[in-house]
Amino acid sequence: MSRKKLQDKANIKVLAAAKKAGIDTVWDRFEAQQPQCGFGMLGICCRMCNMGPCRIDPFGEGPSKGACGATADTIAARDMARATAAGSASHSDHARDLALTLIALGKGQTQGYSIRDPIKLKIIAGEFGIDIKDKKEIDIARQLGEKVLEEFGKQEGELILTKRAPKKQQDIWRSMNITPRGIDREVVETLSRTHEGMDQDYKNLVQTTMRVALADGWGGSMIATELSDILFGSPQPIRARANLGVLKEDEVNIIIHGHEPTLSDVIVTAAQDKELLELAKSEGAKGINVAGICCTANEILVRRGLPVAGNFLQQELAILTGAIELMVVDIQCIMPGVAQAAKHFHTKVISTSPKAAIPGVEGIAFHEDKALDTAKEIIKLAVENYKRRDRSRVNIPKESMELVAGFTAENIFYHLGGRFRGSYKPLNENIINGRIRGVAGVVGCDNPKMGSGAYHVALVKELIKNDCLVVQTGCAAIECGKEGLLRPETAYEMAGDGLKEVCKAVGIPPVLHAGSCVDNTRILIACCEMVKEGGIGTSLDELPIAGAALEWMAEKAMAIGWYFVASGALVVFGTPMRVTGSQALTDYITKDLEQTVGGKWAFIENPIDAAHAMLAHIDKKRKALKLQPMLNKQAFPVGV
Ligand code: SF4
Ligand code: MSK
Repeated sequence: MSRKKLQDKANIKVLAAAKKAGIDTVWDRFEAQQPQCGFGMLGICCRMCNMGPCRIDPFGEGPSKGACGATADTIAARDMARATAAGSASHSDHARDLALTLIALGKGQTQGYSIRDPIKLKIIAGEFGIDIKDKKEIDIARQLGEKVLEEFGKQEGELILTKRAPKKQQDIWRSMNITPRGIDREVVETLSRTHEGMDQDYKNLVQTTMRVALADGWGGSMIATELSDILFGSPQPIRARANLGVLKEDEVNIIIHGHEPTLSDVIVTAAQDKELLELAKSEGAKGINVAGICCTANEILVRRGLPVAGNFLQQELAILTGAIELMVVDIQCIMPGVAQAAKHFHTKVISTSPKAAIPGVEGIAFHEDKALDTAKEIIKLAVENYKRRDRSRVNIPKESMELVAGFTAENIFYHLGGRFRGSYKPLNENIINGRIRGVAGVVGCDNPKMGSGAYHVALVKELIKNDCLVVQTGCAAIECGKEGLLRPETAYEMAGDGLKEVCKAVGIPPVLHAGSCVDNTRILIACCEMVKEGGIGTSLDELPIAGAALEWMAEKAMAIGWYFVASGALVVFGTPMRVTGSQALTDYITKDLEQTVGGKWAFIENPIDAAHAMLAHIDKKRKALKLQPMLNKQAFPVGV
């Protein structure tokens, strides 16, 4: 599988210069990996013990079992379960750190933090059974942090936030024994069950996969979103710009990259410090420009309108513009290639998490009690590095696009209700009357194996053309932002007539940016609100919805996909998870599972085909609900 042609002009320009200078990037290294290992892609290579590695011959001519007797079904299912557990662990560990920050804030041991959404603090504290009467916010914060931490170590019972799901989902999960008990317990049990000589039944392994994923969706990730809102403020729709063109020729450019808002939020604050701005001026810069990459970008974009320099595949390219003084990274999605690219330029890379050390990169450990001081120290390093920039090598593409981001389950509620009616009613009514076909989540990473971002754009265009409201998160949202799809005008330019009419009446874009990867849980909550509003089903699996992460890359995407499937949704990946070496497992998760959990997987690379599969699924749900025919008769597949 070789890489597809790039479409983003900014990327093309920077890559051309990199090629000339002999600097490799993710696309070159991906190309050098071709052909990639077929056994690995099919999920039939096992390294679970030292009798192996073993592999199964997919053509039936060589071994059909590993040394221990494991079949393709066992091997592929174990690998899938482990990867999902890793994804779930990543999101959940991020949530754990936020809980620890909340406790530290409650104890007065932080610098630069406050409770920015006290209303949400009280709502969530109530959900966790905390008596908030006559209590100071700071004490509620500490108690909530401690209560949330219990969710990680719980051994029995059910995760508290699973109660947010419709009753039918909760009943299904209980009947299948997939209701998550404690977040850490589910991760540990999945690792234990996938040890050699343990769980060998692929269906049983799918069960643990779903439970560990649900521990993410209705546990770790959901907690991360809620605590981030409390600490850093609940997003509101906000205008910003995205793509490498947000970098400035005449300012100190700092990139924040990774996932946690904990550090990046204080960096943005510290960049406004008068002394540091003066220092920048004395170094000959007009100012300090902070821009984001990946989900850290999304976290700060939706709350503070931070410019976005790019998504996952653009992390090296930002450095290759020659205009970055400093890139500060925390956790997840930081390619080793970043440090390698930085060696060719004056760019300093600073890693701040002891959990993510990078060879050759300076580490400045970040602690909440000195957050602002640390942020200032990092910015000072950037400012002092400005004079080392080689102006003859600066190559900032001009491309950047305006966008609107920051839609949440709570504020979509408000916007869709229009100015005077804060309710999901207009959304449900417009789905019922056939103006809006349904809602699609288009999320996840960008991947050189697929469209390098372009698949998201093609998919979203096809969905909105056919009257599907699209909700996005992660790097997919950044990609569509760069292509102009997150502007309200997109409704007039590209949406089907029905969706256009609704967007016009309510004043929203047809594509809503809801935040970072952990914020996929905002989509779960919005779906729960749609069920509560009534008229379009009594459970999540009955809703006319579908999801896609065509360019998925991280194990986190598997956890996300699995918690949506286990919650009743169709989820489309562009390339399959590593399961197709087992026909039985593939059939089970792409067909049979729908009978029990209501959701299922599909693997479709072509974005237009993927859109049509999602639309057909949505139409199937519309038909089951006996909703009115679509008003837009031109839409796919006409008149359902
Ligand atoms: Fe081979 Fe079985 Fe060991 Fe896997 S667990 S490496 S299939 S012997
Ligand atoms: S950052 S997980 S590349 S979306 Fe969340 Fe982007 Fe995927 Fe990382």
